[in-house]
Amino acid sequence: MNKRLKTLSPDQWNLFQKEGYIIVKGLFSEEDLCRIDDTFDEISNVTIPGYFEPDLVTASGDPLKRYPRVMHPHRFNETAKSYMLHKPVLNVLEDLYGEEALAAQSMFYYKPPGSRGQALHQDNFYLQVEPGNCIAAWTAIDPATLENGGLLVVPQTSEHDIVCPEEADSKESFTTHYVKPPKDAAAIPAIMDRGDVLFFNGNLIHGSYRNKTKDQFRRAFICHYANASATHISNHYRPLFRADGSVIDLEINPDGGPCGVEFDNVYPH
Ligand SMILES: O=C(O)CCC(=O)C(=O)O
Repeated sequence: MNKRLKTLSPDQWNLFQKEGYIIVKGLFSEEDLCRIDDTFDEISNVTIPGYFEPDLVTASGDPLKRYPRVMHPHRFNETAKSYMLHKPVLNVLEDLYGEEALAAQSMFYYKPPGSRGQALHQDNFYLQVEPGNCIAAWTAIDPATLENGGLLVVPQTSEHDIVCPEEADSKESFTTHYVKPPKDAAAIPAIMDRGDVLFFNGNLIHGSYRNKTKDQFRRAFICHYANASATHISNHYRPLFRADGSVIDLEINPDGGPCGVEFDNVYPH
């Protein structure tokens, strides 16, 4: 048992060890969330080559063409960078790691009504953090429900080996990889309120179903971190950032890739 907890209660810490994930309520205030709303509303109407390339012209078809995920917004937007380094999130990560966290990636998913989900997968297949592991902080910008395609987790898979993915169903998933849950395990929805953060490590099997609603976006701000003692990470996630915003570089782990590859691979990095 970790004796030097800063933020989490011993029960929360134990739950993370047992189930492989934890939801921490209300880590983002309404003021923070409004700043995030404004930032990504603005980004949604422009093209940022390599990071966000929406089809702003064609009105019909796949809703993800109009609202693809934003990759690495911290690399071109200071508000995104500041929230990737949000102190309440870093404090939880420090409790979970037992050491400081380094920020490796940010993303923003609009997940508009009707859009496909992301098939079950394991993040450290892509990030390749070593020694140690990545941890995701998945922040609900809208309430996350089963209907709007909130995140699914397969409890107690955080110790499961990283496995070679199968091909996902392109009708239901916008990314190509699928990791089958182990026998007797099933994906369950992580039901969250706006401002709650779900933490899980890079081995936990997780993903999401389609947004079945007709009128609700399911927005999420998603960041991935590495433990400060890690020495290697996949090239796609470099450079990393310390809590004070300074840059730190790790050695390249050659086997990683972007976190889930789109069927129409519009993001080559
Ligand atoms: O938010 C989602 O729908 C999926 C996100 C995810 O699985 C990830 O960021 O690894």
